[in-house]
Amino acid sequence: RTLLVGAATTGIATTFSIRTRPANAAEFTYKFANNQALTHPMNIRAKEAVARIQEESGGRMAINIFPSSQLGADTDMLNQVRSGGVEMFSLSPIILSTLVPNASLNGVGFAFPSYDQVWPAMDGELGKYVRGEIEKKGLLTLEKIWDNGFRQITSSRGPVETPKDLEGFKIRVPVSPLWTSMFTAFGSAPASINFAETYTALQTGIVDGQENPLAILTTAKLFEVQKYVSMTNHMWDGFWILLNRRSWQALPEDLRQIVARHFNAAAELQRKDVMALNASVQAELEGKGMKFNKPDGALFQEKLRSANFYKDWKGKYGEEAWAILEKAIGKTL
Ligand code: X2X
Repeated sequence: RTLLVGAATTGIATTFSIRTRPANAAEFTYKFANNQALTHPMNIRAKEAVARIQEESGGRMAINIFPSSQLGADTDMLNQVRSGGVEMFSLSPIILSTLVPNASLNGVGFAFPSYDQVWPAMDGELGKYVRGEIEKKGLLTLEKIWDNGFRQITSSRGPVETPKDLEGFKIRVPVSPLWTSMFTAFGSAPASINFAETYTALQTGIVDGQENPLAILTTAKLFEVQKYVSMTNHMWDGFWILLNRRSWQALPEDLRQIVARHFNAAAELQRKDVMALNASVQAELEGKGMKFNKPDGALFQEKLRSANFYKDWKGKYGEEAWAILEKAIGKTL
């Protein structure tokens, strides 16, 4: 009898259990790992998609969700989805750039003015270009990117009002050269820390701040360890649903289509949820004691320009990729 790990029937596994294969077990069982809390729209919508996939496949396809970095932090999981340790893993394109350098294009500081440019770009030419780059590295990704959101800076020390306030600021950033480079350009002291360790890093004062979309401040309870929120909107970030290539190719075509269709449909719903949450959650966070301010983004962009941030990154991405980005955002950086 085969040993399976996880709870195949619920779609959500919160603890590990080892048990023998029941008579009605699925033909294919995937693990979907991600770094978000169960309450984040990513997991709410993924859970629905998983239930529909199970139903439409007549029980042949089971996907167990492992939220909150339960199976490991993002940089470990990127290795696991490459090796087949997990079959599905959602990852920020900016962190993915540690493997696929040009995947981080969407995260260039202050490139995207609003969601009006984001979705046509990510569902259009820019997304297609990046998916091609991902495939060149041996991974696959589903077509629709999920939303993380526009990122805002939080601090336990005081509000960030001008670029001066970022000088010497000890800030946690996800593991990615683009993030480190951006906050180095601001004169900050960025520390690369996986999301799995971010709450603790803030709680113990290893860093004074971090940056994330508002939705995450509530779902990951970062409001407990941060006081000030500065609405910088400094980059847009999402989550590609990465797939281990061998596992995906092992699925019969009909199951591949069922999985892709339900996850892509869930992405559309999740985008609406995150946008709504990011737009509405400020009042809740203020109720928990957080103080908001809205700095002038142009000052920050000017600082990046004078530090040659755009010039350097254009050189790294290359003319072709940079042109795709500038076309998507409708302006030159
Ligand atoms: O690590 C983060 O800050 C997060 C949750 O936003 C990402 O996955 C990039």
